[in-house]
Amino acid sequence: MPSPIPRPDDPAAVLRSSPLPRAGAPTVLKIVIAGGFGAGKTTAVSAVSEITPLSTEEYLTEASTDVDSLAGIEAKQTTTVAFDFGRLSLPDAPTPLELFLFGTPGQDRFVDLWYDLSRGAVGAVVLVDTRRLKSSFTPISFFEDIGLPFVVAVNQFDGAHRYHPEQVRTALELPASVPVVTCDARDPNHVAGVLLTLVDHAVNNATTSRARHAPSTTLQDA
Ligand SMILES: Nc1nc2c(ncn2[C@@H]2O[C@H](COP(=O)(O)OP(=O)(O)OP(=O)(O)O)[C@@H](O)[C@H]2O)c(=O)[nH]1
Ligand SMILES: [Mg+2]
Repeated sequence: MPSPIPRPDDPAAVLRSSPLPRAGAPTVLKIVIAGGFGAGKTTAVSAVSEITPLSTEEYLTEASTDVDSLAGIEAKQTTTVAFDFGRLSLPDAPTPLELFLFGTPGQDRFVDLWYDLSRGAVGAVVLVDTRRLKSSFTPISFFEDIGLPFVVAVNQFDGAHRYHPEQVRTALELPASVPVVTCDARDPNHVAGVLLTLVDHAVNNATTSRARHAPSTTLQDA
């Protein structure tokens, strides 16, 4: 019979002796990278991750072409079937950050996974391919519905028409409060910039909502 797992005589003492987080230790944040099918999510996570990214790619088959349109991304051979995972440290940000990046699968039929991947996240990046704008509506509505702050990053594919971010905002019916930026998902500096925009947006959002929910002081309280 296997021997039982040894238990400490004084579990509280073990907790007391555990090292506390170091002063100046980075703030760890979970971020979701979302967007329609083929918008460049896996590419963005791979571009910026300092570890070998975890990816769950499967080959697209002839049978899927009716369901997952490849118009505009004919060279695409694989698709994410679970999630991508990568990590990025930003020690020189105003607050040192360690970002855990979770890329979603693109197709709407994976929406249950989008819920799971969004748990505990501070915000999301919605990557947009303007040649396939319609596929962005579902992820945008998803984050609006669950109340997770998000930014829209227009992934500028080679040969695609370059729209001004404000034109994209109008086409996607986004309120002025949602940042819209452009990027090349293959460029680590671009992706890091988008992530910093999101962190900034999420922090502002949290500050505004805390202020909104703080008990207001009235003359009677004084
Ligand atoms: N030219 C160009 N190609 C890109 C860019 N981003 C992604 N690609 C290419 O577009 C294709 C789709 O990229 P992925 O990163 O797999 O897209 P995805 O959003 O993860 O796709 P799904 O997981 O299937 O939804 C790949 O062949 C990439 O090499 C970009 O910024 N410019
Ligand atoms: Mg992918």
